[in-house]
Amino acid sequence: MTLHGYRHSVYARIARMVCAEKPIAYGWVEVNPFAEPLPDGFLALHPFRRVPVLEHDGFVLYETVAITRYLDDAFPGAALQPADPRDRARMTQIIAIIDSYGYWPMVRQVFSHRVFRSRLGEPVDEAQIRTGLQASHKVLDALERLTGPDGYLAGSALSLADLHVAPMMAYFTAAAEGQAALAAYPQLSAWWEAMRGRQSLRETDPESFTG
Ligand SMILES: N[C@@H](CCC(=O)N[C@@H](CS)C(=O)NCC(=O)O)C(=O)O
Repeated sequence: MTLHGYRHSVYARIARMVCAEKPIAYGWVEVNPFAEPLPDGFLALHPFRRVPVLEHDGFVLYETVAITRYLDDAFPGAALQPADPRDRARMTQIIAIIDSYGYWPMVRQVFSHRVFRSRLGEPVDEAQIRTGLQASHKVLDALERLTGPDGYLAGSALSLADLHVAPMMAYFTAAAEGQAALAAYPQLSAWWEAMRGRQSLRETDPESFTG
């Protein structure tokens, strides 16, 4: 099994976390989707020019939620999708919330501008950070209400929902404003405290990941 991804990508990290939790061994092809030119043939793998892409014995798959479900369904190891229909629906709902409403403000506005761009010496747009933070509160509030009594986002055990949100929360809280925003949500803060201690999160840290 091979993953094509960019080491700084939250979406590629979600797939890498699932591999770490199952566990599944994989090969890695580094592709920076923001750089020109893309590697030859990459658009045939992903016409929307994003990462990650999975290749498994000739089967090519893009879209992270499809990849993580495939990894969970097709490989042995820890089961990462709840059996109960309501918990499973909750898992799907949380993944949809973070993809639809969380990724852009939390990662591309707050993290990218406050942390990534300043690290690269690129211009930081404070207005992007402000609007990103504003939009993030609604997402944090929704996740706070949905966090289960056992400290997981869906059901009573680790699921694809936790693994989908964690890399985005890691980036969001790398910005001081993100960390301060999360502190207002006690259930979600406790969830994040537990998640950030997991081996799968630590071993997929973009800063130390070499592929
Ligand atoms: N819907 C896609 C989103 C993947 C995505 O946006 N990946 C980012 C990196 S974290 C990317 O490739 N961005 C390139 C771009 O926006 O041009 C998925 O779930 O896999």
